[in-house]
Amino acid sequence: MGEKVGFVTMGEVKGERGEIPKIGVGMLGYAFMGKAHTNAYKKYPYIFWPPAAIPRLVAICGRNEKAVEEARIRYGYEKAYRDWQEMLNDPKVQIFDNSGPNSLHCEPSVAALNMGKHVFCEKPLAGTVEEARAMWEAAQKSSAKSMVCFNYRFLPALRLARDFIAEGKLGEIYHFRAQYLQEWIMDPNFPMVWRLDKDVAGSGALGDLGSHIIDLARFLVGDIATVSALTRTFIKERPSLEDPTRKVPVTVDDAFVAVVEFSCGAIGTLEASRFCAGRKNHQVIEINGSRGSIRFNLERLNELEVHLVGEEPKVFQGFHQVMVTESYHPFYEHWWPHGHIIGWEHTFIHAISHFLDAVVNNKEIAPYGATFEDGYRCAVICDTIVRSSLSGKKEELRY
Ligand code: SOE
Repeated sequence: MGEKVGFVTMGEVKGERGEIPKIGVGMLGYAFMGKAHTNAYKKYPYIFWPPAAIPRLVAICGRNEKAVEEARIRYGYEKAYRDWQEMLNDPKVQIFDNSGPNSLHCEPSVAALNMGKHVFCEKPLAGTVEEARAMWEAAQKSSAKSMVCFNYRFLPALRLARDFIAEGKLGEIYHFRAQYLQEWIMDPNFPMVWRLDKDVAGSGALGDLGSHIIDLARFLVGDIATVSALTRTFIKERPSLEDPTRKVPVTVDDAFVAVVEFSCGAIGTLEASRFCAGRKNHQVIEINGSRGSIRFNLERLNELEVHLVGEEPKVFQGFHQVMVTESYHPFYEHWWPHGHIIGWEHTFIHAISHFLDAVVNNKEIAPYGATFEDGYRCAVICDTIVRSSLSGKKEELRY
């Protein structure tokens, strides 16, 4: 585990144990996900009290010296690095949090795992299947823990849905249908950011949004056996970031649709797009089984709509809305009295609590957390969707 980075003495506080260990975090990246993960490391210990460990913000790393120094001060990291290998060599770094762009997921994470450092890596696992496989192989060889931040697995409503399904409350699953719709790049003058560059992102809406609903399909229903899919790029060139007067080609998909067959016999539809005017972060999932259905909407994330067959038909027609905010609902005991709802940021706190508990108490990441194998299987499904879109045929999954 590297150099001990200190303890909080619990002497003055009644607790089952004398001390709570601190654990050193080295963060790669300081933009959207670096901010969301740092927010979670800082809130985790006092929300999940007593925590498995208290994260110590040892270091943050980024290429731009001015930007990473500002992030160090803003977020409260002790040191700033511009070279990720140098940061990994810091003995105080025990957890490597990879919140960098997709093209930077593989090499640093494999290096960290080979050094025995635990890795928490943003989704998608990598920009290519080959890199995702290399990360999975490194995880298998390493004694350290590794987890992919598919944070929507840690929504109370979707954890409840998974438990419902696992307990057979929906019966045999017939359908899984998911959409993940946004609108943020419909303007042709929106520049070529990294999420639109295949060399950095690997794919567009497919890997960015599609990976979430593909992972949730596997988490809630099970593995996918075949896909028949289409991808589209609606705007083919955009202003370059460096020189807005120059147009550069868009090399990723703007949207995809897929029809899938699950290994368990269920069938499904998956759709992700960044060209849906009016849709902000619109992820909706509906699952239909022999004994009932559930429906979830990320923009109303504290609620789960449920219909159970055979309930009092005079009263329970259609779906009824469950507020997933009772103390007995997943994660909610750590938060507020019922009805006082939580938000998107809290999924990262739940995910990090799961990861740190696994690291400190040597617990399994699966089934609730996404392993690097889950990340690799998701990458293969994304790759098969592209293959089907090119072949025009139904393609079987080959892991
Ligand atoms: C942008 O599409 C994005 O930030 C994704 O990258 C995240 O994974 C998703 O949670 C919200 O939208």
